[in-house]
Amino acid sequence: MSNSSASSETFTRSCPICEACCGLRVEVNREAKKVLSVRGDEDDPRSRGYVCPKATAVKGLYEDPDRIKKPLRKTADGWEEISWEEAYAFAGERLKALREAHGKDTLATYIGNPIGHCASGLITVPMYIEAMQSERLFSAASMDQQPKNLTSSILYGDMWAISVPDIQRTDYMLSLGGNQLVSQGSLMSAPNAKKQISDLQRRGGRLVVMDPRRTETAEVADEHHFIVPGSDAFFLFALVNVLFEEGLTNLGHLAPFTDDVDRVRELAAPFSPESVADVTGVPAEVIRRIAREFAAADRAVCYGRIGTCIQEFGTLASWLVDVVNVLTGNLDREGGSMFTRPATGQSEYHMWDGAELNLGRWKSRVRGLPEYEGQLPIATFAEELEDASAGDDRARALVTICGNPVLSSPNGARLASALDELDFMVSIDIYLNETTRHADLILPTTVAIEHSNYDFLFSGTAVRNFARYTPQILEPEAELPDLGDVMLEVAARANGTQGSVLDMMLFEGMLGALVGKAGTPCEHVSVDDARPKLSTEPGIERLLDIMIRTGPYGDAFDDASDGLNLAKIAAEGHAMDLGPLEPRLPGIIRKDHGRLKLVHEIFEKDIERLHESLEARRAPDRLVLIGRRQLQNMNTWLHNLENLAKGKERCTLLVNPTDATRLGLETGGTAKISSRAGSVTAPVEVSDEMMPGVVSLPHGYGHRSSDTALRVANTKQPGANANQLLDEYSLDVPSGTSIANGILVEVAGA
Ligand SMILES: Nc1nc2c(c(=O)[nH]1)N[C@H]1C(S)=C(S)[C@@H](COP(=O)(O)OP(=O)(O)OC[C@H]3O[C@@H](n4cnc5c(=O)[nH]c(N)nc54)[C@H](O)[C@@H]3O)O[C@H]1N2
Ligand SMILES: Nc1nc2c(c(=O)[nH]1)N[C@H]1C(S)=C(S)[C@@H](COP(=O)(O)OP(=O)(O)OC[C@H]3O[C@@H](n4cnc5c(=O)[nH]c(N)nc54)[C@H](O)[C@@H]3O)O[C@H]1N2
Ligand code: SF4
Ligand SMILES: [Mo]
Repeated sequence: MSNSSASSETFTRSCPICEACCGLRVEVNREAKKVLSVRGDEDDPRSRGYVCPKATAVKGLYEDPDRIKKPLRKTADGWEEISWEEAYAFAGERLKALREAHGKDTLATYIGNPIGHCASGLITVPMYIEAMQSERLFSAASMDQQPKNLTSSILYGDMWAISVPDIQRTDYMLSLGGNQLVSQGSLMSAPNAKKQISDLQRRGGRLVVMDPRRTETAEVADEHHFIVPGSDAFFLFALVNVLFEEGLTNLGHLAPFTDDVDRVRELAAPFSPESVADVTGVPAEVIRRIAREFAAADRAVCYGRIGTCIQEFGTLASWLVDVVNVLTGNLDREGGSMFTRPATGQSEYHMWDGAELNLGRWKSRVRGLPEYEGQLPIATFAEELEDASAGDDRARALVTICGNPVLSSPNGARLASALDELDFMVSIDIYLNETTRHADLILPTTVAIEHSNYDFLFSGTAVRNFARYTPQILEPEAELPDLGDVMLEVAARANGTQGSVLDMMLFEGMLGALVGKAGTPCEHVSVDDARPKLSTEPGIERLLDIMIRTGPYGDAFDDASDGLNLAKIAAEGHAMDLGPLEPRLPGIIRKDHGRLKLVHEIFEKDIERLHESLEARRAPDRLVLIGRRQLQNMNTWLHNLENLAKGKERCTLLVNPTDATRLGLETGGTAKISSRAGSVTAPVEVSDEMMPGVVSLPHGYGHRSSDTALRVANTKQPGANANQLLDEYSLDVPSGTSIANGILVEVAGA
């Protein structure tokens, strides 16, 4: 949507930086290829004009003089710009040759977070993986939501069947390990978290926050309780214990298809509030009261996010969040925890043919850790590349796709030297940063304003159903391709073919899979009827159109229908509201004949580990580290934008006053933080927002390499790499997720 005056035109689009997907109004001069301003779009039904400071990154990234726009090849004399054809030929030759010499698993891939915000990248992933054929796939997932994916795989047979808080209709929200005011909500896309919370409170509802730090969200909550990092499973088990002990369970509409309730009661029996008060730091009477109030609320929702995932018992905590919702009848109920229904159909039952638990079909070579949904834990990344650990069987080539694992994953120093052992590394990225500096070849891609987009992933986790297409606003520099195009071309060349061939396979494959499929509205449509109604242009638009037309709100290729297609969504110019969340159970359970089996041996086994951890948790003077997100950051990569990097140093260690006194630290001083994995230094900020015994250092910093091209980040916000403190051997065992929150540290003045 555009309106113009003189040389300026205004377009609306969705913000691609975080999960909220706020609506933006972007004013540009197309002729001069300049972004004049970026503001909130008041007409967007979701965000209503709200934006956070990171929205300006849409302009900042486009203009950043450090952004890479041409393929770069590493030479003895530094980086050299080469043509796209040379670059693809080089990548293809090297990948192909290494695979031929050392087998398919010698090609490793790492996929990072920004792909989640880019439809062309996301839609291309399955084809890319198929073409690469390697068992060595890594991503940020095992440093993020993987425990939740695993519990959803087990409970519902779909790793993405993750219910989200119906925050707009609930009366009581119990939030563990999320800081919505800063992150804008994760696995709960809901712009303007502050307003979502104040609306809840205005309706008479309550927000209760469990967090080892009195966060920005805790400040506006009705109640905040410190909780010892990594102890959420104890706390949640204690809630379950009280629900049973006091007769407060009421499964309601879930009862007819839910099993194992008695087993849950047995498993929760040892965890009375009194028995977990010391290890959780939450007084028994508070736990009891929360259980009673949660059960008494008309509509309540328990929600857990990153603090409950990248911790010692991420899987159990993620599972128990669902258990609490089930036992109180709040799963899949208005005002409870509900399943979003995106227009692109990825959450429709018919999309999927089976529901096996894809876990352990192969193992990592060095440590023998199981794959999950085709990925190996990020904790095994470095060792799978090293000669010293994997020997001849190591991965010799690596493709990184918008990720910066040297800063984002555990023991970045080890990973950095492992990257230097590779025979070939190609990075699909827009910056020469701590990870991509190890590459032999960097392939840049368009940034948001230069490509069209669709909120594919996050319309699947929104607190109200929506659909949104974003058009391209400015033409990119000559030949600069979109992320999906580069991924396809690299994968194609590794197989001696062309990206256009894979694009056609993707299109034909999707047509064949979705059109005419039994049990869908497209059951009686033939591929030949559908084809003429679709664009002949390669790229994501026609793929999205197939998904939408065959999806739950689709027109099923019937021109007379008032159902959706991509053109209708695009014509909306803003997010298209598709209404409040609606109940979807038991329909979306893809296993156990639609029965919700609450208990699985994976959970039972891990409960033993939970019991065993008690003793260590009771050790006196335990000091543990947690992370911290900040409004102006996005993981490792927005520090190079002047307006987001300005201001005082942000990578500080927060320490509670009692600990500071004990450790001899004061605000403005420097602390040395050491763990089993390594040590870093950071400026100290003494603050009672920290729970005693817990210190906090944000992740994503550590911009200290002289051979990167991050002029602003390296000077304005270099910070320390918190992940140098994380070791690659501490895991949430069932999901293989790395532990970032609650690791033991020692802190001393430096
Ligand atoms: N200690 C600790 N560590 C953590 C976390 C934590 O809470 N604590 N959180 C974890 C989580 S949740 C996540 S998601 C991971 C993130 O881990 P990563 O995904 O590895 O890290 P990012 O900083 O998101 O990496 C972004 C990369 O993508 C590039 N990029 C950005 N935009 C584009 C684009 O449009 N195109 C291309 N081609 N490249 C682009 C950037 O230059 C950068 O290299 O970090 C994890 N690490
Ligand atoms: N501004 C900004 N927004 C972001 C990002 C960013 O880097 N910056 N990253 C995006 C990404 S990739 C993600 S995954 C999401 C994450 O979204 P959130 O999960 O909402 O993000 P965090 O702010 O890391 O919140 C985690 C909270 O868990 C707390 N915590 C730590 N350990 C524990 C524990 O053991 N138990 C409990 N109960 N709490 C604990 C921390 O103190 C913190 O307040 O945010 C996204 N949004
Ligand atoms: S909250 Fe997220 S989506 Fe909204 S403007 Fe900020 S970064 Fe963009
Ligand atoms: Mo994340």
